[in-house]
Amino acid sequence: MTGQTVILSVSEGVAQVTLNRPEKLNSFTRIMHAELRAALDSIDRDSSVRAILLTGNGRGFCAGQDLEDILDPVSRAPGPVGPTLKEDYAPLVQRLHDHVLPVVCAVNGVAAGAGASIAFACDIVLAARSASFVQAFVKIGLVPDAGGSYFLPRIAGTARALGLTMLGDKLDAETAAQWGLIWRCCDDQDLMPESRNLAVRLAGMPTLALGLIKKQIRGSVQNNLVQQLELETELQERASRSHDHREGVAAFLQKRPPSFKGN
Ligand code: LHQ
Repeated sequence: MTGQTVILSVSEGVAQVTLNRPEKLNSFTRIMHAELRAALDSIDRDSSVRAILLTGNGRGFCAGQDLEDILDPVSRAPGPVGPTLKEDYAPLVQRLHDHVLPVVCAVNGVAAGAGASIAFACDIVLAARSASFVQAFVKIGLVPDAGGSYFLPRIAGTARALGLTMLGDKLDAETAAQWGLIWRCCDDQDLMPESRNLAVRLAGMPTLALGLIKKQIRGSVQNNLVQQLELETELQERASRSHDHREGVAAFLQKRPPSFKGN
């Protein structure tokens, strides 16, 4: 399925979603949001998909909101932001964050404003060495959104979150990896092959367990030890009833590679 602003291709169990407004660094219009929703709907209907790979076309990953698209057609002043935040960004961030499938993000270039927030909502983020992350909001008199103020303090710590969001300076991919904001930074030419290999590898893993691991790790940020021990017990009981658990144990004992089905 290929829209104008979002390209979806499925192979080897991986759905690759490519943001496709390269001339505007893949910044979000309401049309791009609608096409991205349609791509994610299509992925949800396709039982062959067991991992998602999100990336951008051209030299940018995503420059956040398209600042032309928020202008009032008559006054040419920025219009209200509430509708797109509630109807587009919040559901998108929630959907990527909570998806039952692993979501790999290949940050191929600059990720600015909500573009950075969307990358941080994904599970495993790789970035090209030439890519960067910019909390651009303050430069246009705004505050972080699309979950940026939720993710940044949790993954970077308060000191770095405040420095990044208050100053709005570019953070290069290498430093982002050193600070633990992303999984790893790789040479530009290696980004897509590495990200794809990772997504294909995840697609062959026990999908149900991967979804439960996400729930566990995400849950631990909010939970105390008692709550987390309860959550672990509940999720482990579910994982232990799966085909892939039985297969994993059998393969180990028979000294052969496992063949996971994802359930
Ligand atoms: C753009 C954009 C862009 C339009 C580059 N829009 N054209 C949510 C809901 C509602 C309201 C508001 O906010 C939000 C959340 C947000 O995301 S707020 C933050 C919005 N994003 C920004 O403020 C980032 C604006 N862009 C930049 O600061 C720079 O473009 C960065 C640092 C990303 C990249 O700089 P350069 O590599 O020097 O590229 P460039 O600036 O030359 O951009 C290339 C083209 O892309 C250029 O178009 P042109 O026709 O002149 O070639 C830019 O105008 C266009 N572009 N970002 N967000």
